[in-house]
Amino acid sequence: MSEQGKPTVTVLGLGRMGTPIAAAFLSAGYSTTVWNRTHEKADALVAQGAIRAVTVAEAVAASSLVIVPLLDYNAVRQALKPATTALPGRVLVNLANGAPEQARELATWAAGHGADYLDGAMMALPQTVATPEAFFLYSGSRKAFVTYRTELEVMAASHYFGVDPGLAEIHDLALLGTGYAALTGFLHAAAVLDAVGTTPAVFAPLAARWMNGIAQFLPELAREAASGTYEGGVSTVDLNRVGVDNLIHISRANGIDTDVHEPLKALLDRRSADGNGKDSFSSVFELLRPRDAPQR
Ligand code: FVH
Repeated sequence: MSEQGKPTVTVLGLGRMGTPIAAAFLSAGYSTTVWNRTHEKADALVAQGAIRAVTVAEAVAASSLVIVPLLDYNAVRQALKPATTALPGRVLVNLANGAPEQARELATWAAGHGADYLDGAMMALPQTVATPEAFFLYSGSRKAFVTYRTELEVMAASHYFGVDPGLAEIHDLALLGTGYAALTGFLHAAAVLDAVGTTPAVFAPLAARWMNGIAQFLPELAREAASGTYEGGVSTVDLNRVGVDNLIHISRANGIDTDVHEPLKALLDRRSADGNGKDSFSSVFELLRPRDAPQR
């Protein structure tokens, strides 16, 4: 505990995400110990009042709460290896991106060294850390989440999914997948328009407006996908097949790669060939579910 009654906090890793995270704890009045493999990256934070740890073991020993925004799980394992004797009694919050099984393995490893483990995923950009735009996902030790909720909220709004440490990562990957599809769609469209003289900068606000509108469509898609009932939707498979065909046509006509939309066209074609062309667009969900999913 620091003098103000707040727990002390350690941040291991001062990359693009770790640096604003450590700065947020400093701004919120926490005694913050920092460590980074490349030591110079700590200089600016130390000038702002952070405590520099020379070794990772020293950094882990300094605080009950150890936040780990490193590159990936291999980096986390490598970094923590020389610090195992300092781990007992610590809460490790691993924020690196990874697969669910990596989170479960790391939780077991941490428990074997006497540390409580919370897996986290950062739905944020470096510049949105500690702003209302950011939200972080957590799973693993419920006790750790409840005990340190106030501290976790310093970085971003917190969502807890349950004790299985893999749950935060699978939700993270699902959200990343949603974003990647949308952003790749934007980049493809920007290439099409650039070819006809509308620059990406001019196109961006229009695309943002459209994306906001599309976001309002998600609850309807979710309702249909959850119920398996796709009749009566306003946007059918056949209607969207025409749209996607046209998009592929203008891409080819302008020398633009069609790789982004060919997979979607294939899915829509399959739905239509199966006699489901009048179903809602959301019925593509039926092709994406595991083949052994229960029939509905
Ligand atoms: N940047 C982003 O836009 C996204 C936003 C959403 C979340 N992701 C994930 O956040 C994790 C950290 O990403 P980052 O952007 O902070 O990454 P870097 O700026 O490249 O910093 C990486 C830090 O990891 C250290 N590091 C790498 N390998 C090792 C190792 N073997 N041992 C110890 N430390 C290691 C690196 O140290 P150094 O290169 O400065 O010495 C940085 O501190 C990540 O999972 C994203 O997917 C980011």
